[in-house]
Amino acid sequence: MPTRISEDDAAELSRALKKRARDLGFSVCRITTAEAIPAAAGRLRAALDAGHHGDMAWMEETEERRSSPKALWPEVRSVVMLGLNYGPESDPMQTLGERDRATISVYARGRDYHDLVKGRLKTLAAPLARLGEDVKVFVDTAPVMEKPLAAAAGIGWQGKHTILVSRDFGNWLFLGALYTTAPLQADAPERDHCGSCRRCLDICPTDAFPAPYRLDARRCIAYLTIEHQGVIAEEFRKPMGNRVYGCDDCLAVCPWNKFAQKTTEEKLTAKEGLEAPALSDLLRLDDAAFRTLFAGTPVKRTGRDRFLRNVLIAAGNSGDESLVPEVLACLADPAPLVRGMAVWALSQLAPDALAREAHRAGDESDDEVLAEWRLAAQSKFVVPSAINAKRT
Ligand code: B12
Ligand code: SF4
Ligand code: SF4
Repeated sequence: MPTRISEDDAAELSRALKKRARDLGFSVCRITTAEAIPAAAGRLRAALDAGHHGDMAWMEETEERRSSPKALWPEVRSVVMLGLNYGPESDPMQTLGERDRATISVYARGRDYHDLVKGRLKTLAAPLARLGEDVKVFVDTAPVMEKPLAAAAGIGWQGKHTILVSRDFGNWLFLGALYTTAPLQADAPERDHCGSCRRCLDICPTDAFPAPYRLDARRCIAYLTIEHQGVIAEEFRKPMGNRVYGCDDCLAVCPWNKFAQKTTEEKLTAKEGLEAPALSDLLRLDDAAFRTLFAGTPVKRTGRDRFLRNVLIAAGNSGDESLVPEVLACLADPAPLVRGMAVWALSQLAPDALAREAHRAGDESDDEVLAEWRLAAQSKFVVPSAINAKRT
């Protein structure tokens, strides 16, 4: 049986929870109610109707449970929202100009935050459970709308790029949520401080914002490089530049970062070699080397083949002919995704070298790789006989 919690007790318990959250290393902890985001369901539906979620089918499958805390768990009364500062050491856009190197987004350079935040949330929840209250903790992967809940709790506001911005930490907070049956004291929401600014909208390399506060994930480099399983459409390849995992541009240009602070979490700082790894090294990664290099980081989630797909696009954009031998080797890769992007990369970097390999198209059985050979043949050079031989 849960202990009866009076209003005074609720205030005391809320204060104690916040103190415990700070002691555990969370940067911010604020509380809202389970009914706090009435607008979210309609906005989520509108995004799904527009198809903005692309092939993230899980968003649609979990729509009902995602749309409000009570739809996920009818008994929940209070929502405790947590933020963990992952403020970068240096400007995350600095490495975009280093074309022989890769840019990995800030959140993915260190230890996977899911593990870190989830562990701390469980520790934070323990005293509530001891009082007999039920508790559930979430970070990222559950059907929970973390940004609107964090805004309702007053951690910040959803900027025009849709990410939660904080007056104290800028754009660099990971979010986590604790749902509980305990009645806690709710904090006031934060208001929107974007004003007439639109820097995040204007910087986007792939024009992913159909309107302020709306993101078409299908055009976002974070989606294309992390979530999307297949071939990346040609229109996005050049704008991707050297971004091989995620993108920080819309976050990095936000003027509210002037109040941001470097993270004090050792585990969230860049793992050695991940700040700006050389493309030549990444192109040589086999499965085992990929797992070793990215062990414990979010990057491991894409798997080696999708990561290599992204790296080959960066190589194609590099203008660095010294990468040609590594890219040529990828033409014989067992993964069609890798072979296809190797064709594209060579068509950008060294069309003559690709022309000399055109016989490979004759042996190719994968339709998507063949499509890349045809695209290359159309756009530049390549002796097209082997490719034509495959035309039906
Ligand atoms: C799906 C997802 C993605 C998708 C889609 C992103 C998106 N904006 O929806 C992709 C793969 C593209 C993505 C990218 C990134 N993500 Co992400 N992602 C999520 C996830 C799992 C769900 C988000 C969601 O519910 N989207 C559905 C849409 C419909 O909801 P929404 O974004 O809140 O959209 C709102 C607006 O459209 C709004 N709206 C419409 N009109 C109006 C008008 C006004 C006035 C207002 C206020 C709002 C509004 O209504 C919607 C509901 O609130 C969350 C974790 C979680 N469970 O919440 C992490 C999360 C949002 N991601 C996160 C991060 C860090 C990123 C990246 C920065 C990673 C990177 N560096 O590459 C990028 C940023 C790209 C961007 N500009 O959003 C963090 C953000 C932390 C923060 N401070 O907000 C989260 C919260 C994960 C976490 N636990 O920390 N992500
Ligand atoms: S993360 Fe990059 S690609 Fe995605 S919306 Fe922001 S600027 Fe555009
Ligand atoms: S860049 Fe400007 S519009 Fe975008 S979130 Fe920051 S303040 Fe808002």
